[in-house]
Amino acid sequence: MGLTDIVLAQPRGFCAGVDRAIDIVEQALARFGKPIYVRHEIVHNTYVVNDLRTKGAIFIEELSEAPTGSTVIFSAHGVSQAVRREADALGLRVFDATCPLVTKVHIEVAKLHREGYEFVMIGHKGHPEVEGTMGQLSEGIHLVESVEDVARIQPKQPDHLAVVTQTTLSVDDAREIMDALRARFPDLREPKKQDICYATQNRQDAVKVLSTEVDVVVVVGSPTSSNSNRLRELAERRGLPAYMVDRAEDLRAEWFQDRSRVGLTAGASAPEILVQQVITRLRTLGAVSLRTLPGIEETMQFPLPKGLKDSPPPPKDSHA
Ligand code: 0CM
Ligand code: SF4
Repeated sequence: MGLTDIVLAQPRGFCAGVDRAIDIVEQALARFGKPIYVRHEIVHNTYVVNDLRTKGAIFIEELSEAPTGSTVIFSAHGVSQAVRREADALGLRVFDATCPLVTKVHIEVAKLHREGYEFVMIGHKGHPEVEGTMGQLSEGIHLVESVEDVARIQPKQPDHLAVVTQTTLSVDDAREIMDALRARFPDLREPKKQDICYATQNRQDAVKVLSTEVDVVVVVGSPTSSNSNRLRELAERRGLPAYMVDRAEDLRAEWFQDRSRVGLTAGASAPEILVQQVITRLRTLGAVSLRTLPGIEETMQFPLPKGLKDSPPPPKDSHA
């Protein structure tokens, strides 16, 4: 028995925050010309980053790598207050591609800090979004990555504690950690609506449905992408072999040897062109039918920042 069916998850791929972040780099290039400096990968995807690089973006990790007066874009994952101050001090022109749903968390941290709260953040250590959100304050945010961590933290004000999370967590893991936090800190202040974003929630829900229909799962996404990793992990936890690929060439024939139905999805930072290339390759491995599961239709859109919104359209030959 070999591969016959491809089943596509819906929704999958780009979210509104990723669309906007890429648009900001493209609009900045069209308006100010190259180079445009981008602090950190604009989104965690190799194809997207390489494509923007060929169009004139220069990706940096440290702002000091950008010459004074140059234009710098902050990535979708957000930055700390220290990074904002550094950009000011270096005289850089900044456009902020932080996803508005990450900014919402930053604003919540600032507001509750003024009300005297201490914080717990649920997230993955070292991830740029976690560094950005924790860096909204100089101190007073305790990171928890697991249920075990909940017992380890020692807040100074256990009865005046608020929780925020990374936007791209596993919904199921976050729920368990949240339950442990509630049990230890009964007065815990929680966000009105969870910080995990709509795109993360929808893509994970779609993989749960997908997992009941297939016998192997492929996720298109780059290794650095938290939300893409969570999709692969989810399918695996549902008992399926699950693989993440950065590009079609990463697919291996042996993954499908005794499998007839492959489920395919893509992280929020993975472009549809890669999904289509994966489909083409799966066809060469034997797949003959393709269908898309019903799922939520996403309509979320975020406006561009001031100063790019009214950008003139790029000249006709700029995308040649
Ligand atoms: O946060 P994550 O690693 O999933 O980022 P990404 O660039 O893969 O996806 C979009 C976002 C954000 C914030
Ligand atoms: Fe924004 Fe969610 Fe997309 Fe991240 S995954 S850019 S938080 S919409």
